Amino acid sequence: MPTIPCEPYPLMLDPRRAALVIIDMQRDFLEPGGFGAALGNDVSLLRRAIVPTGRVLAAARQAGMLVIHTREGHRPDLSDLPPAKKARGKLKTGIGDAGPMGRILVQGEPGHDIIPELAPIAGEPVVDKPGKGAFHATDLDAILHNRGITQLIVCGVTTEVCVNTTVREANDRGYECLVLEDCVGSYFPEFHEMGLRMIKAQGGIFGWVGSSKPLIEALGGS
Ligand code: TIU
Repeated sequence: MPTIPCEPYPLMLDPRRAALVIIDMQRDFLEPGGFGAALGNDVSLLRRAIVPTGRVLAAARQAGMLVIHTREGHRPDLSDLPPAKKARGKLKTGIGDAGPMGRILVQGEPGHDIIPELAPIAGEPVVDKPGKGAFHATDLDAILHNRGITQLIVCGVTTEVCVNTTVREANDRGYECLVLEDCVGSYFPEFHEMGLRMIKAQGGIFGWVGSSKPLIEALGGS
């Protein structure tokens, strides 16, 4: 079993029991005119994660590892959208409203799609999630359990929101999480840094933080 150098200490990775989970790399968060921009953010800040995540994705596929993609969004009738989430931010154009990439954060709309650079391929489960955490109101735990997965390699956006929420949910369910610092991104550099520090502090209270290169090498990629 490869040992991955990371913090707070090296992680013994079992690729047969590990899954790559790519959180919400959707046009709505990474491209202008989507939900991220509607919240007032500079969406270009998230793009740093695309190339390294693509390399990890290629290595995971090559190694035969389970790859799971998640997407934050809601049913077209918005029946799974909590009124409190809809109201949050008092946005002029918010969830469910029309934007340049279709209705914001609504399933089936162009903005809800995963960016083309990281598009899922056949056999890779795509988990649609109405909340920030990927376990809340989804079948992610069942998918992982049924495949015997105990370790998660986590990439995606944003570091302190959906990545952190998902890692906390996973940790409480007994999964070991390794977050790759160059494969996650935030609209706020200081939240990115603190989001990662919160995970690995106190002996790895929520999990491990590493980078893509040693993981790719351990998987036999380049
Ligand atoms: N996927 C995710 O992180 N959803 C968010 O709403 N993130 C923000 O940082 N707003």
